[in-house]
Amino acid sequence: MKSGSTVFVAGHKGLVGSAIVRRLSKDDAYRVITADRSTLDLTDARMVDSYFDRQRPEYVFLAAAKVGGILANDSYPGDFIRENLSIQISVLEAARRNGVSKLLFLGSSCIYPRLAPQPIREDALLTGPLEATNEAYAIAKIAGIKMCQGYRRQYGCNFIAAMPTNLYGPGDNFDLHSSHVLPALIRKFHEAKEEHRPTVQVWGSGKPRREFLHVDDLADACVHLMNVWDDGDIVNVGVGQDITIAELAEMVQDVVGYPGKIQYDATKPDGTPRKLLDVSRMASLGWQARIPLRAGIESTYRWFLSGAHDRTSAGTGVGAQA
Ligand code: GFB
Repeated sequence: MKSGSTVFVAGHKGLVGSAIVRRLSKDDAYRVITADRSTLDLTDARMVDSYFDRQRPEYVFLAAAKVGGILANDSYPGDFIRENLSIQISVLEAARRNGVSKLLFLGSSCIYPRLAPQPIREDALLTGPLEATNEAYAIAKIAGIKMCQGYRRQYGCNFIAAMPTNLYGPGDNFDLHSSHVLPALIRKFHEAKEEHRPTVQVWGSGKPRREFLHVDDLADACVHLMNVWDDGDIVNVGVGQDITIAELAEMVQDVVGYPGKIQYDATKPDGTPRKLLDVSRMASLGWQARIPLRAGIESTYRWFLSGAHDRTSAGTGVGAQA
């Protein structure tokens, strides 16, 4: 990205967008622009086009999305597919029409087949059936990838796409109905400790394996890709290691200092058994994750304790990508 250029971060109030803004602000080299939901509805193609026409961004990070954990995805598939497709069509088309130099689209590791060989390589895309609990979200994200690739081939747009693994960090959504597992566990163990409750419920069997990437690492990876990657092939962004949900629960319990017991709630879904990303493409581009999981959980817990989560709008709304 050229120094002094105008960079639009779509979804700047969400987990990913806010981390990208933090990362870009460190360099002090860019004119970073953002727009609140009250002034710019990203699902409204005309509004978005006129915003691009007025602001003339040269680089765009598309971090706006409707996101949520396993239960939210499973309960509201219609909202997840509609809102994500609408945002993607509005922003990608506005970027094309207004001659944006480069755009980075954020996908998700759930785009890969449910039973893809592990660790999952980028070429596993569209080789098998998807995980049912997040199929609608995954289809929307796959459509976004195909739109970036199609616009590159047909119109010569320099649109690239990164596929992050499960994310966490400051700016996360801690609402127990719509959040992902890591913030949910922080909240559950914290509240159980405060209220001296004897047990904490962890959904599913505890056996699924997940990989967790701190969002500040992801933001750094996105800026790196903006600077070095000019290809239509998607790029995985992860840490290269995963753990079981049971191991995660014990780690969070330890960080929070909760003395009680864990109970597994078999009425809740496990989701995909494993989704560990193959990160060799990213490594070959000279990037790797730096924040160890335990240190990341500790700092996220401190952020939660500061009460900042009550003041952010991260969640299942448009504008928060995780
Ligand atoms: O993070 P999570 O909601 O999403 O759940 P996915 C991961 C695992 O943690 C599942 C278990 O096996 C859950 O059953 N889990 C245990 C919990 N306790 C809890 C809890 O209190 N809350 C939650 N939320 N989970 C999502 C997709 O899948 O991952 C999205 O639905 C997206 O589309 C996202 O791709 C990254 O990893 O299963």
